[in-house]
Amino acid sequence: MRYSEEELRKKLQLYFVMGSNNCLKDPEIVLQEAIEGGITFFQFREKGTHAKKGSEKIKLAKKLQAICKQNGIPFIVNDDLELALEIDADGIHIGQEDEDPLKVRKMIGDKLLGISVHNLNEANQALAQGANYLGVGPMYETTTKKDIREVKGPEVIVELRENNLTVPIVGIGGIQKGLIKSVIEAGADGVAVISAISNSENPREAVKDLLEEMK
Ligand code: 3NM
Repeated sequence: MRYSEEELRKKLQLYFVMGSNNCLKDPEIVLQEAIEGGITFFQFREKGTHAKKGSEKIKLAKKLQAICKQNGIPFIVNDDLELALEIDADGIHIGQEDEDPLKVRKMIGDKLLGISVHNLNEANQALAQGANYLGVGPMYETTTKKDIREVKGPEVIVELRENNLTVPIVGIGGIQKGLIKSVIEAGADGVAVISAISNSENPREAVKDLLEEMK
């Protein structure tokens, strides 16, 4: 792995997940402002209605990756192994319905592998399949992703920690200002958010507000 587990834990503190269709303005500007605010990790998730495809998607990925590189922010690709390899991303994030994690791990070597899980069973399986970190969700109701599982809240993270899972964890799903503390107190190392940042008129200030709550 490219980071020690402790380094990864720190880097996952405020994980911004974004695609062009999540943004109110130019995605490059949103990312730049989010970085200025202090995000610590980034995932390119170009999915859903009006998402870019083919060469347009690759072009945007490269632009966003360059911004991350200039600022020392890890750049993770959501569910697109080919793209992650083509642009030499820092890692890939996959869900339960995406590619086979064992195949992905084989192809990406020591790049980061993040897996979305929803319960203890899936978490144990993801670890056996080589996940470096877990995204656990949905923490709260969200309208950003349509096909979410039942909302069980931060309790799921408590359960994973009680079962001695020490792997780096981020909570995801519906996390907005005011809800960060409960996710961190449940045992998460950080939070992953889309709309709390991307839907803000001022992503820089939105990030600062979220980070303030982590203290
Ligand atoms: N995954 P927002 S919820 C991408 O539960 C994603 O695994 C989820 O967007 C899961 O921060 C989600 O705007 C959407 O609620 C997160």
